[in-house]
Amino acid sequence: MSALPRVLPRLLPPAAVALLSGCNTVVLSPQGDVAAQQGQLIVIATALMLLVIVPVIALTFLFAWRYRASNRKATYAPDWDHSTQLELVIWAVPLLIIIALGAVTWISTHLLDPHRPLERIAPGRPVPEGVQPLEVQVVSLDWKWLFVYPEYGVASLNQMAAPVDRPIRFRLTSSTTMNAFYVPALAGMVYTMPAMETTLHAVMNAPGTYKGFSSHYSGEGFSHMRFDFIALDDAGFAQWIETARAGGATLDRAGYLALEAPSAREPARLYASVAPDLFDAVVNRCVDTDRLCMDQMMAYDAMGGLGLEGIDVLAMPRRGRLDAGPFVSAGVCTVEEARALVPPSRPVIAGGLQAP
Ligand SMILES: [Cu+2]
Repeated sequence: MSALPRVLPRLLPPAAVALLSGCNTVVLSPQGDVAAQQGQLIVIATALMLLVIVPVIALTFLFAWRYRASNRKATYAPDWDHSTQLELVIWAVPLLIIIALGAVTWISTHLLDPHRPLERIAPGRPVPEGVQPLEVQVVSLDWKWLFVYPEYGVASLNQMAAPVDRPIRFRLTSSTTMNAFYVPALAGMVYTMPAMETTLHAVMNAPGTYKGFSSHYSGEGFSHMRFDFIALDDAGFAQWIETARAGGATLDRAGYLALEAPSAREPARLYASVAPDLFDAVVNRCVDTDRLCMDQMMAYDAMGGLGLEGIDVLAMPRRGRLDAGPFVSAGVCTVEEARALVPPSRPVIAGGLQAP
């Protein structure tokens, strides 16, 4: 007899430790209220489905054992083919489960819609009167995460902080390829896409440092696209903002364009100031002021283009130079504004596209 069957039981405990230590149950016991509700949904849905799966598997083994060929005491009924009671059970139980699953899914899909502002910060704790969500603008770059805090005028790379129990409103986009923003302890993952903006509302209920990462493959440096989500009390968060301000680093448009170049394993860093409207420029793909912003392009398109006169509006004498200001001769965000431009004889002013 081989030694393997005897050794196997002794190998099992260390194997279990090795396998289970990788099992972090953060998804089922997270510190953020939104993730907690999503975790409960997973448990409820799984339990509802197990109501069918467990009896079916148990009965399969029971039937195989009880009606084996050698068991002469079991009823032998080869011509049996119908039972109304059985049919009722077989149809009614799954139907009830699907109705329950459908109701639970419908309600929670709307309650946990990432676009929906939070109504509570924890079970039985509604958002306090007058508390505004903290806005955090997230940009996924190749291969790092940029966080902008418009309320404080600071930004951070590969690290974000947030006060405990204050709702956070994320606005997310991507510089190039698609990524998925995921802090398992906070909320479910949300995609970031270039030229598009997605939203996520969430709240963290306990201080600590949590893992955040991209859960969607995005290229070579993807596996190092990680950041710390630091949840702090109000004083700690104010301190974090002060630390960022004291650092003195600035993130202007040129700095952002340099940051956009692919790189991996970037150390976390803080910025004391950020170019105004940087996030909107990223979404509209015009951080480089030599490029036409997408919202402006759409405004032109909406009125069927500017015709021959429009060529002057779109003239680009300064390609490649950031300090030369926008090449679009005015802020054009609406059809009326675009119409007013023809003939384009107005002075050059930077509207939605502020020159650095
Ligand atoms: Cu996908």
